[in-house]
Amino acid sequence: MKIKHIQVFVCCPGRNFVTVKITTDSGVSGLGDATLNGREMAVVAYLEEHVAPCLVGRDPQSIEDIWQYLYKGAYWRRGPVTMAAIAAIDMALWDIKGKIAGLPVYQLLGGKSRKGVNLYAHANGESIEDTLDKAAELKDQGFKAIRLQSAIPGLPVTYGVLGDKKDYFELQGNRPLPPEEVWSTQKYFALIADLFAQARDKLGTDVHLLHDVHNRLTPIEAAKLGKILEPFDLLFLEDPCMAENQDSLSVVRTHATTPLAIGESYNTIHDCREMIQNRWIDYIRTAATHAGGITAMRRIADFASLFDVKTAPHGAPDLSPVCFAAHMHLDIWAPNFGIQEYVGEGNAESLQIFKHDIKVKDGMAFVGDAPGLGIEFDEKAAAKYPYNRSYLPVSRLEDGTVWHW
Ligand code: EZ4
Ligand code: CO
Repeated sequence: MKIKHIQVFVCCPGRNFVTVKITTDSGVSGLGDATLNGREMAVVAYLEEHVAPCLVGRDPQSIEDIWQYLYKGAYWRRGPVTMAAIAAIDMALWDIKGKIAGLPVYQLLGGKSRKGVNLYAHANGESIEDTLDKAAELKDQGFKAIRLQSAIPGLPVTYGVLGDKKDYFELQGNRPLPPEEVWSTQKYFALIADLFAQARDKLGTDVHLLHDVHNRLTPIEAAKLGKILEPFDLLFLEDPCMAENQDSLSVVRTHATTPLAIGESYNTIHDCREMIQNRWIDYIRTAATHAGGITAMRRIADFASLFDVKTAPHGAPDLSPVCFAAHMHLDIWAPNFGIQEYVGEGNAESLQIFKHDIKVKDGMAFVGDAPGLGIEFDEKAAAKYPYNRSYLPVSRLEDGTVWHW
């Protein structure tokens, strides 16, 4: 069997998604997600110009060899563009292998370790009250873990809160230049303990609570936050500080027992190796699309398991349903799986393009038994929603200094 051709599709059903389709000479095809939010076309060029020509004619069943060929063979290793391209090829090859074997990908990984995949949902509100009303609704729907984000009084827009009141999936549909947001650590600290104190009063103790700081704090501020939130027993605190220096997390660790989660923007196992082996984190949040595909995620999960670190893959709306499908197979298999981020099944346009057999009930996802990844891509439907240049926001402090978004 040989790889016959590789196609790259970009569509925008609210969010831009880059989808790779590998077709073999036997007619079997596979899908991969190569979406890098705000830098989509760089990955498209990398795939079309530099990757696809090298793979045509190769055996699609040699997943490991192709991964190593693209990673070691390029000389230029790592980085988000390279790793998103490798990831998409890798996912598509796992999809093909499953279809050839007549088995879902989780069976190829070693089979199910659990009945279903625990999810955490998002409650984002314009005030503490609004956030907690939304959280109560999610709890009623059966979610057992909920991320709380609330608008910060005195700031025009807050991370995670939909200031323009649009549907989450359409939030970045049309941002031809990066929007700018204002951040104040002081105003954030004036709100955050109240959010979680009131959450425990209203929601009780039989629900897991989570929170995403989105890299806004310095290590010692993050340590202070971890300590303040200890009484409210979070499942985890996500991205408490930007950890380009991995030992930033050791500062947080020294002062707080609030569990820590990080990794959604990491590209390789090397980006998180020190924080895992030093037990500075509790959950590793790498995504199949951004960390090199299923092959790389399996390696990270196994490495993390040696140090009691669980997996909690990123599940933002800018990862395509193809990535979500890949995560389902990894989550149901990984012996050290923790929890999966979940923002809903997508808008109507996206559901026209991506068809899958994942079912969500009572805060848990159930992966189907279709061979491969169990996801289909409708090229005609995708063509109705062409690429739309769009960016993630940029953050500034109140004095105008560029800050971490
Ligand atoms: O940073 O969607 O957990 N989710 C998040 C999101 C992501 C953006 C970019 O992928 O933190 O806001
Ligand atoms: Co996050």
